[in-house]
Amino acid sequence: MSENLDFLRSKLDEDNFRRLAALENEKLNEFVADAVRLCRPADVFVSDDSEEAIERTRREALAIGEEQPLEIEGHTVHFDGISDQGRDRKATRYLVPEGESLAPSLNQIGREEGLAEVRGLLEGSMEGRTMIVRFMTLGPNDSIFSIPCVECTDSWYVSHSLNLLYRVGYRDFERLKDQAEFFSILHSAGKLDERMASAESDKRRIYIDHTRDKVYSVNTQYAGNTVGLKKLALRLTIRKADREGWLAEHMFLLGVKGPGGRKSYFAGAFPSACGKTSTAMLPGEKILGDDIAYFRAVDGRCMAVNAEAGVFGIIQNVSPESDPAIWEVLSNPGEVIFSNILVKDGRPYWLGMGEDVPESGVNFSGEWFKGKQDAQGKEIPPAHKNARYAVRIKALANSDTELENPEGVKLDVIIYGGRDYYAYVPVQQGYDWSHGIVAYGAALETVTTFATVGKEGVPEINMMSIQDFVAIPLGKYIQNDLDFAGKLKEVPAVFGVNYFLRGDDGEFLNGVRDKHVWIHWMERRIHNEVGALKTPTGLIPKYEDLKVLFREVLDKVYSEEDYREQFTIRVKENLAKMERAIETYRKEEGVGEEVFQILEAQRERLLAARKEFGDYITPDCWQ
Ligand code: SPV
Ligand code: MN
Repeated sequence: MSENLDFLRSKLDEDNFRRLAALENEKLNEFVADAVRLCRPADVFVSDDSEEAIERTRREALAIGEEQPLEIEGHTVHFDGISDQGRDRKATRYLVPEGESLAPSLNQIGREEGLAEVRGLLEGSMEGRTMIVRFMTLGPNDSIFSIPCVECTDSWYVSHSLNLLYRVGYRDFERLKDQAEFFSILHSAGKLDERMASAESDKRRIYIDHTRDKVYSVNTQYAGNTVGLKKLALRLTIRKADREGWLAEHMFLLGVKGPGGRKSYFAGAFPSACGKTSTAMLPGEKILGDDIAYFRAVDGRCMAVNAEAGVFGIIQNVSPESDPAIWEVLSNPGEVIFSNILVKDGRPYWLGMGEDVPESGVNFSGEWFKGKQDAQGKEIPPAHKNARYAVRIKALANSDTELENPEGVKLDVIIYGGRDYYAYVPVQQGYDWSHGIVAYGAALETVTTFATVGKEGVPEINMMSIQDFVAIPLGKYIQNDLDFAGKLKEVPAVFGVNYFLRGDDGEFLNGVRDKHVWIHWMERRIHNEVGALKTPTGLIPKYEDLKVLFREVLDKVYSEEDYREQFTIRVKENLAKMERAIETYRKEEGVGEEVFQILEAQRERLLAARKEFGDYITPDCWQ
């Protein structure tokens, strides 16, 4: 028996040892033994995904106080610490071995130095607590897309979130034995305060040991920093996909229903808090995923799966009108974890729910009352803007039937959208794959939001909305997407959307439900049922088609005046956008010439159009 196994036998009770040893995977034993040696938990629970094991996680999260029950059966609430309310870009770093280099825009630290730091923080961090060992799978089980993962954590809330958001994977490890090429995640919430929240978030570290397919996370509980299969594993997946010739994307997957009962699959990339989840949940359509998608070329077709099986969604502005599908789940019995909302008499409240929020209750700051201030004298809102819910996709009445299909679904459309107040029109189609990928994906611009810790409202390029997670040079990432079309016989159409265009008065030009019309315009477009006008930035809809669709989809009158304002090409703003994108990519290493050619060509088209029509070009000019 190996030294690791010997050690584990001395630390684990008989049942837990048996469950781990049955997987006959020495690399796995090494990972778990190292975690036990380093974090020194009081005991270890190895989950084999049995009903009893799944139930234990639910029970312990409540018993230990990481979650509290709410009035509706199956609903619980979890609070993260007051300064642990989002992904932390600064504290998230790649561990770079000597002699290796990563893209300059990625936050990094020397591997030796970083390991010493994060392992120092993890030392003894689980004393007196249970270490939970979870086996999970990214992508559907038993599929060419599946990636086995193991997470060791001392948080029952994290373990509970895994239950809701991913597929269990003990059986996959059992089948694969030492052939399992897995990702590993070691997480400790660190010291806890009396509310069971991480007490030392100033010492929060999320370090990605990408050369070992491993992630360390400590002194944090916020799910985006701790539920390792989400954004931590995504960084590892992007590298794996790069090595193996497929794509890992920060995208939703949606089945859109068209005339005659046909269904087309859309994938969409939006930065956090830019309408991605609400697009994925549009009423009447079929949700397949809301955050992470994998694409593979199979027999010349682009096949896509959801890496996840649940939704960790932003709850702000979820109301019965804006998001009826999720509202239904959030107001009926079933398994839901709310986080960082306001609780009063067992009921959850959040910002923008379309109901008055009470003036007191319990929130992420503890007992809360209207006017309460934080240590800096800033008023604490009733619920955090980044308050969330975690649910299984299957809980949604409109979940797609193909979620667990190991082959995935054939993708027809890719959409990119950012929070762009000034430039791009609400919807436009790329001339072809490369134009769409570069002009809408690589040039995707947005302002920072509350989903990451730090200042809000700062405009920045967020390449394909995946910039926070890329672990390869940005130029390589774009090139992989560009090259992918070469493996396909049927290439998906690429569109750009912008839900956030503002008028001169600073007000948004579109209502929150208008996106549903854009989706149907795209669906008709790929079936050649609507035309388009060619502009310097892409192919835009014709008024008469939108008028019909607004009536059909939203039962709304769409005025020609609104159309003209929304679909005016703003040359000045668009030129500035292209220039910012070009400047950004000039600073990166290894960005292909094709990227610059496409951006420059768009600039040239805009300049030529300005000569002919001026700075603001209404759609009638393109007839
Ligand atoms: C996002 O911020 O993009 C999310 C939530 O999907 S998380 O990454 O988990 O913070
Ligand atoms: Mn996301």
